Amino acid sequence: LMLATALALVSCGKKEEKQIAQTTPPSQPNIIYIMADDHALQAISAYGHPISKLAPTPNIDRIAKNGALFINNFCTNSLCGPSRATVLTGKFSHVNGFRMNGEKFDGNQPTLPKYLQQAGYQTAIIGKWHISGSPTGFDYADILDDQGKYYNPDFIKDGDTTRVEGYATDIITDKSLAWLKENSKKGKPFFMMVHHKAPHRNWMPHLKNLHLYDSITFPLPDTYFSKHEGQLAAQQQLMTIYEDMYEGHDLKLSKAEGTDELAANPWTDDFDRMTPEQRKIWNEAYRPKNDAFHRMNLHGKALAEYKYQRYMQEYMATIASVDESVGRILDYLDANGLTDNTIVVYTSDQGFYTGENGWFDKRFMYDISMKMPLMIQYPGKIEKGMKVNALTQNLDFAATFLDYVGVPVPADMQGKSFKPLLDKTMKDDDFRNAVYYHYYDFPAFHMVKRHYGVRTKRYKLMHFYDDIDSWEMYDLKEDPEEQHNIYSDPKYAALQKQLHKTLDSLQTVYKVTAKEFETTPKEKVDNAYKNFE
Ligand code: SGN
Ligand code: CA
Repeated sequence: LMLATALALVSCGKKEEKQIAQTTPPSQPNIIYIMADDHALQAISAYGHPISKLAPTPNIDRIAKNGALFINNFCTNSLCGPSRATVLTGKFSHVNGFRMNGEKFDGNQPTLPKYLQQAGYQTAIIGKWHISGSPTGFDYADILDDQGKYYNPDFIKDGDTTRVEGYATDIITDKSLAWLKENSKKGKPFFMMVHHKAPHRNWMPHLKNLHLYDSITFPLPDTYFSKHEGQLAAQQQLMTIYEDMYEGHDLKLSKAEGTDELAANPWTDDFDRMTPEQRKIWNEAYRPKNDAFHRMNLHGKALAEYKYQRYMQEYMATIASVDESVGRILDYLDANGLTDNTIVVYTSDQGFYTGENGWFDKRFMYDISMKMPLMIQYPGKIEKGMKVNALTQNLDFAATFLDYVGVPVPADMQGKSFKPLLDKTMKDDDFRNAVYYHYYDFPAFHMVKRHYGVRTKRYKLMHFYDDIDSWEMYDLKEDPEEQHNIYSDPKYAALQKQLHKTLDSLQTVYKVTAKEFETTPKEKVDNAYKNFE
């Protein structure tokens, strides 16, 4: 065990213990794992995408500047619950048992926080949990109820639910800092997961940010009006900004000029739970925007483009608060001498559409939703400003953290440590040549078909199944936006065969069985389309 704890254990007086803990830095690093919900890589300025330049994230970028930025990090299944279950277990969805939202995570299985506890760590989770049941493996858990609300959210701690007045991102940050204040100097290393609600739907900004990006015009993605030719599953999704967003709930548009009453708003609770004072400030900010919108009387493409701007202004404004939160945590570490011995990770549970293909949400194996932002700092141990191009996954997080802590990676974990990449003892290309993906949540919200596939550095092969049977293949170098399905193109026949082989072998290695390809009765699918349309 680390020296500091050993010394602290033999000491008797409390005062003495504290002194030792402060003067002898623990040899095992602390880990702060900050994960946003639905934070698109293109919305983090460290990645340099045009939209992020208009709404930069200077604090999140600090982590990339202080450490490593991952360029090709992927999730195994682009959805909240499954991603979280994979992070906790280091296993694919079909092995950890959490394949789609609504399933229950088996908290009896071994997880990263449990291994860390065994290694002498204090463990805490604050914020979104969303895999049902109570967290296991955590000494401290203060989680959002279900998806969590932006305003005055309910938190669950020790089985009790409490409504906390304020803005979710601020509250999660305050709770995290309070936990750090109380526990970071105990002479025991810690692992703290800070899980934001933001920038998840329905993108409600902080009261102070209601006008933050009003004057910004975000560049419309060139695929915004894509017809998804040759992409059957994409044609049948229900996640198009100008077709599937609720004008009230999502875009905060009012019913008519001169009223604050929201247009289509099926889940009124997000707004109804605001205090009268909050609602007043909110309405005062939105009334002029909404009245101006009605006066413009937009239709067709112009209306669709207006909706994109409204969506982006709000989505990016919720991120401004997440960025502020990261800054507060980094500042706390600096001010308390914790920076050098703390690994800080920033990521999101998956990628997210910011208008590409006309979409919001995630789920698809296309790069926008399959790629996760990832950056890690560990001063002195990870070179400042380094970029990692290897094909890494959320599957690897648990193994990597255990490796840093000095715990052997359990043989049944399917991910592998990417510490050697950060240590520069391994080259990016030697890490992995292909990643496996499998999405199951169909029929469900947004109606993205079940699919699985393989992605190599340059190519992608994917199969949509259930009520369809449709293969897609992409050359990501020639077609990074994945608009041209080259499956069955004779020019690529040899490559297609090779990708099929790689896919088959990954399914064997990862123990994918026939029961993973269940299909849904037609009637159930038809009903779901009726319900969600
Ligand atoms: C909610 C959202 C969906 C989203 C799912 C899953 N609708 O149902 O847009 O795809 O969560 O998101 S909402 O208007 O009710 O927020 S996840 O991040 O939890 O997987
Ligand atoms: Ca999510």
